[in-house]
Amino acid sequence: MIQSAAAFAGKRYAVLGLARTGLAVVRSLRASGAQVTAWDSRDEPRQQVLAEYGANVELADPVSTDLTGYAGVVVSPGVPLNRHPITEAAARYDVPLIGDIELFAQARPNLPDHRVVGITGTNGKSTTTALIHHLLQTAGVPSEMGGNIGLPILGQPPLAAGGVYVLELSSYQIDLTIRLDCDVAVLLNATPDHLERYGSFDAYVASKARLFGMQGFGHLAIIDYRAEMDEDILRFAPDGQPFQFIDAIDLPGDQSEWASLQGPHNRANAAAAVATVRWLGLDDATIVAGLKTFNGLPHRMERVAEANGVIFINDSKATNPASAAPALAAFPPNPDRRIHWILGGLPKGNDLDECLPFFGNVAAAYTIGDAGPRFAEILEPHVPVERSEMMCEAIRQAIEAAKPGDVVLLSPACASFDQFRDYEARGDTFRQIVDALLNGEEC
Ligand code: UMA
Ligand code: ADP
Repeated sequence: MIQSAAAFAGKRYAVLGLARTGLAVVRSLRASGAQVTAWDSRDEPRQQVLAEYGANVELADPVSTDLTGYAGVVVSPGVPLNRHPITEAAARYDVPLIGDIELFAQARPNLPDHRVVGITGTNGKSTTTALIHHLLQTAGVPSEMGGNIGLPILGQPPLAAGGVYVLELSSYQIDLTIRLDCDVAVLLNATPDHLERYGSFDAYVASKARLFGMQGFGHLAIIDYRAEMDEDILRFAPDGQPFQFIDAIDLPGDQSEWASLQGPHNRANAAAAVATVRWLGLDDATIVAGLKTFNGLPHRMERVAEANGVIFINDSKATNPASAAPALAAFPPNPDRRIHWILGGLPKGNDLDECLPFFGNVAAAYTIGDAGPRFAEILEPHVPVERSEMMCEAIRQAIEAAKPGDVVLLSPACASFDQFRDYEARGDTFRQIVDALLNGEEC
């Protein structure tokens, strides 16, 4: 784990939220010699902390705690700052509201010499983070990835001198960070998402733009052309900040040889990764070798089965229409390869506008979850629609309708929380039901 007695020993912190992030924070702070008051609205994680630390960690809700003298209130990214009383409580005691990335930033001066890459954007963060990590590893550069990709950075082993920390950063995490100076900061794209937290697209973009505002002079910004032109994404960055537009980055080698990086969206992800590792000193021959051996990540255009000439693809991570669109675009109009599209869940908006240009690639749609009725209405003038409601029914109907050469694609364009724990549980369920039905079992 990453810890720092020099930064934290003898100080007192409140930690709110005790899932992946919060537990890693408690462990790192305790190992660094800090005093910790921990809390979660659920009993189960509180019991876990009690079992691990007994009386060495106080269990108390920071909202009703006297926070005088606290060095920080460390909040998990999933705690909604816009409506949670912790925001007001921390302000009342003038205690900084921070997250695990800020603690990492504060621990940095005591870590062996290293560099940090931060990746944000609405879509493509995990793919680009994993790709940069893979390219560094292929080149023999020590690296660790962490952050929104599901690996709290404080839980990762510290790197030897010369290493690179590759951080996937959600806007929630950036909001809780005060001073992370990334040697390379990447903004892949910005389309409307998480508006329930931010209230407006402008506020959401401003949150991401702060990543550049925290960079030191001379550190590289890699940005989306449209976000810079339309949203002035570098507005907080130091004057004279070196930057590169993703669209203008020339790629070494041939994209058709990168099995897990197909489609125009992955061209953009690869371009951002290539520019990052070039800046960190990798040569093109090493980069080309790494691009060819990248395996991709589960739940992103993941081929889970092939039977009777039909391919089954799990793209459960497509949680908004802008990320489902490239999945539909990956199968251009072809009478011998048409898409049976399973979509729906907890909607992020009221339309499918980003997907509309690709409706011609769809043989039939199968709608599930809360968004099902609305999506069915939008799709019915364009393609045959089954109002399947449940995943099992949708897959059964798609298998029945698919002809050899077709693709059954789960790319929901929605969050998963109406029917599943998270997008991973939704993708796992898709895989299990496909397996069961192909083996003649019920689901
Ligand atoms: N909790 C409270 N009070 C509240 C709200 C939550 O006590 O008012 C508690 C919950 O009971 C729970 C904990 O807080 O025990 C949950 O915190 P969390 O949601 O931050 O969960 P973590 O497991 O720590 O996961 C977080 C990120 N989650 C979110 O941003 C919602 C993970 O990103 C991230 O991988 C992980 O930290 C490690 O860094 C997930 C995510 O969905 C993948 N991210 C969003 C996205 O990608 O769109 C931003
Ligand atoms: P994130 O971590 O930002 O959610 P992922 O790399 O996990 O991004 O990809 C999530 C989904 O978004 C994938 O299902 C993929 O189809 C789509 N996607 C990936 N990269 C991009 C991109 N650059 N632009 C638009 N959509 C993308």
